[in-house]
Amino acid sequence: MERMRNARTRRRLDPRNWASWKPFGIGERKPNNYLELVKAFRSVKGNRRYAWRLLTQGTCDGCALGTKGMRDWTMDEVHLCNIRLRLLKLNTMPALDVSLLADVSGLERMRSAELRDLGRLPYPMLRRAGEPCFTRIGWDEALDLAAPHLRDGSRFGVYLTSRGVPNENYFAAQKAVRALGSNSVDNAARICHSPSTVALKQSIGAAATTCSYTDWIGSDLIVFIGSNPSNNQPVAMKYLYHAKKAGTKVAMVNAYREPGMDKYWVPSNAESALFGTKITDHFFGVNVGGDIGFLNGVLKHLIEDGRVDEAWVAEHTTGFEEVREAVAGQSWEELEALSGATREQMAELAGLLGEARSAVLVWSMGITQHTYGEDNVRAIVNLALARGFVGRDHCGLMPIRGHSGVQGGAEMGAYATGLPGGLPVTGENARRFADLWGFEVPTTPGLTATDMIDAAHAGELDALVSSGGNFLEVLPDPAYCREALSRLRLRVHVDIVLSSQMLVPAEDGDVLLLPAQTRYEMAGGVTETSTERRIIFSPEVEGPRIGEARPEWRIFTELAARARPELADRLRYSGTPEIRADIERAVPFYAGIAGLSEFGDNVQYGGRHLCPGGRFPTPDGRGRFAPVALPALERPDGSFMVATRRGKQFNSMVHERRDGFNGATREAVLISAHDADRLGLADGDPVELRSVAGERAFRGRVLRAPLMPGNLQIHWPEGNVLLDASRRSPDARIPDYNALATITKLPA
Ligand SMILES: Nc1nc2c(c(=O)[nH]1)N[C@H]1C(S)=C(S)[C@@H](COP(=O)(O)OP(=O)(O)OC[C@H]3O[C@@H](n4cnc5c(=O)[nH]c(N)nc54)[C@H](O)[C@@H]3O)O[C@H]1N2
Ligand SMILES: Nc1nc2c(c(=O)[nH]1)N[C@H]1C(S)=C(S)[C@@H](COP(=O)(O)OP(=O)(O)OC[C@H]3O[C@@H](n4cnc5c(=O)[nH]c(N)nc54)[C@H](O)[C@@H]3O)O[C@H]1N2
Ligand code: SF4
Ligand SMILES: [Mo]
Repeated sequence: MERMRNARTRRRLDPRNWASWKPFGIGERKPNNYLELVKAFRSVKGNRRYAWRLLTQGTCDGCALGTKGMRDWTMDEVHLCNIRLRLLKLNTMPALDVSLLADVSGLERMRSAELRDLGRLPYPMLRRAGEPCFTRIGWDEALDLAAPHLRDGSRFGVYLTSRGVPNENYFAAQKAVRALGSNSVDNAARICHSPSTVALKQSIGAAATTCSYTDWIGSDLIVFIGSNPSNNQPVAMKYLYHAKKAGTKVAMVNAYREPGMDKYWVPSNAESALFGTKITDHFFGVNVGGDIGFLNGVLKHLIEDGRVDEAWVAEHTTGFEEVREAVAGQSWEELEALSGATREQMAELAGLLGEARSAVLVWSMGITQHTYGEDNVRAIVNLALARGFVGRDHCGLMPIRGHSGVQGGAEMGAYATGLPGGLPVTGENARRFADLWGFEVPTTPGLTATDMIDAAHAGELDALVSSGGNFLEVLPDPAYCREALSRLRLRVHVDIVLSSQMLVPAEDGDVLLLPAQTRYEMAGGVTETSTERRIIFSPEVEGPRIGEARPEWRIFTELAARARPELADRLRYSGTPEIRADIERAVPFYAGIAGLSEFGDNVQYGGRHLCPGGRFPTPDGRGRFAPVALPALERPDGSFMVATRRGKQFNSMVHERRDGFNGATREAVLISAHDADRLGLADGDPVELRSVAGERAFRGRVLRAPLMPGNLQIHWPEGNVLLDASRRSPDARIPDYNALATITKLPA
């Protein structure tokens, strides 16, 4: 039905949605997507046939939109973007020459991109304390060296990235860590969507998107809050093209008028490639960190204008009265000061929501990465509940997940505060898994990713096992992270390539590098879970294999089996099918995963909608409103709120110096024309940003951009030097990826 409608709407040309009458948007600033494709495909050295097989037989290991080969479940068209092509190089490159690791001093001077380009890590390598080199060792020696450090559950931590990491690896790793008497296993979901997980679980009883991408197409309204799919989920722009053709209106709540969300040229669609597509119909500028002010203001209008769906609220929710009182007690002046928006703008969005019969509320990192990220999410949930936009077609609450592993990572239990299935770490839940697995499972939460770094810094941790990731580049304050890493007695980096954190010399400890296989190399195939809760099978793809690289599930279970030989038979698996069967037993809502074995196999847990018909998986079956207080407005005179943003990169892996959407180079400091004029700053002027306490500084160059006055944006990882590592949200423990800073012009 959906597909037929999509096909019908696709055929008609609709100039109302065109971005420009100039063919191909000639003269407009925008990325050249065709050149992008050529460049990305050229970067695949050798192995082009293998690259093609990865594209056609594998599930994309980029963002969490999810594919089968180059197809998906939302439209009958090719699904491919430049992010995936850029990642092909990582997946297809040959092994590095390990003699390069004989003297790390040369490598220390290299940028991360250069380190990656050296090639895939083929063998276990060891750097002993005080040595300048890594030496090749055998797997047995490597595992036996690491295992003794993992016997005391209170003295080690395990972190897994989520780029490319499949469910099977997460599940086996967390089980291994728990067998070792610890819950200190965490993954990148912590530093990405953990506030969404906390707030959604409390309010609607489920920690995932309630709807599917297909609900975008034909919805009356989609609201993007702190989210930029044009850069981060490019194929979602094709869904938006179809949505616009079906009459959907798009609203954006953002600190920056993202050019890619204003107008977008979908390269594989003739109409959009030629004339572009106007995406955003209504833009609402807010301060970085000002969303609660704005969203509460919208709710206040909905209430005052009688636009709340009172009948639905009465039948399906609790707590509305408290929320009504809370927003009644917040003055328009406070809401305006915090948000930076006017009450008329709040009324405009309230009007759109009030008139819409259906709406999807989408959010991403602009919402979660604050010390009050959980409250930001609650403010969004309140709006959806007030209008009954949950559990029916074209409606939903949608946190767009980050990389292809963020959703699965937490659901598999590779989470310090959550057991498999997202169950909180309690005595009762731990016992359930102890019975299932046949060993004691610790009953108190473990160290989160950021807490592991604190513990290492304080000398309270002996060992850290890090699968991918790069704390030096994904957490605030790299100097602090470097110190923390250097203090460990053992670091184990399980990775496919070299990264800068591996080269941090240990004060008095060993560093072990263990070569991992990519998801496409693993025998038996693997699964990932996409944003829309689809568990997708990705088969092993025939092609070259790298040296002695192993699947990560095997590395983690083998480490645990050697540290606790008496549990070995309960930890080792014969292959990924056995892990999937174990997942099915541990996580009831992953029912069906054990049967996935061929290309294209998938199961969407919960079906198209969670909370269908407004029945919530909470104890009383109702959705819960939560009053959201206004965070303190901390803006000392002359200071700016600086957010960190993504350019042409995949997380810490930077692909190009210049972002094609806005022309920003890596050192760009985005600033509003209003502030730039006021301070006499021209494009390209060198400037220094200094944290208000004065201890941290970042140097960059001015770039005028349609940003809310009083706010700045810089790229990460470069900008992480400005961030304060001690600022975290209370429950989710996500770092504050923003900073208060002053700006000064430097001599040219
Ligand atoms: N190409 C590419 N794709 C990616 C990634 C990548 O690095 N590169 N990373 C993947 C991952 S892990 C993730 S989590 C997603 C990230 O996807 P996004 O969250 O869309 O990525 P960001 O670039 O961080 O964009 C944050 C947006 O929030 C806005 N913003 C910043 N602060 C605020 C605020 O306080 N309020 C509001 N309302 N808006 C604000 C910014 O202007 C920006 O538009 O993308 C995934 N896909
Ligand atoms: N300032 C700032 N910091 C941020 C953010 C932000 O918006 N601002 N966003 C945060 C978000 S949303 C996220 S999700 C995190 C991302 O944090 P992570 O997921 O921890 O980091 P990545 O950059 O994806 O990790 C890349 C590293 O993983 C390794 N790697 C690559 N492919 C593989 C593989 O297939 N297997 C293995 N084992 N290793 C591999 C490479 O060494 C590479 O250096 O960063 C967070 N950090
Ligand atoms: S949009 Fe996301 S899932 Fe789709 S091809 Fe690009 S990176 Fe992969
Ligand atoms: Mo993320």
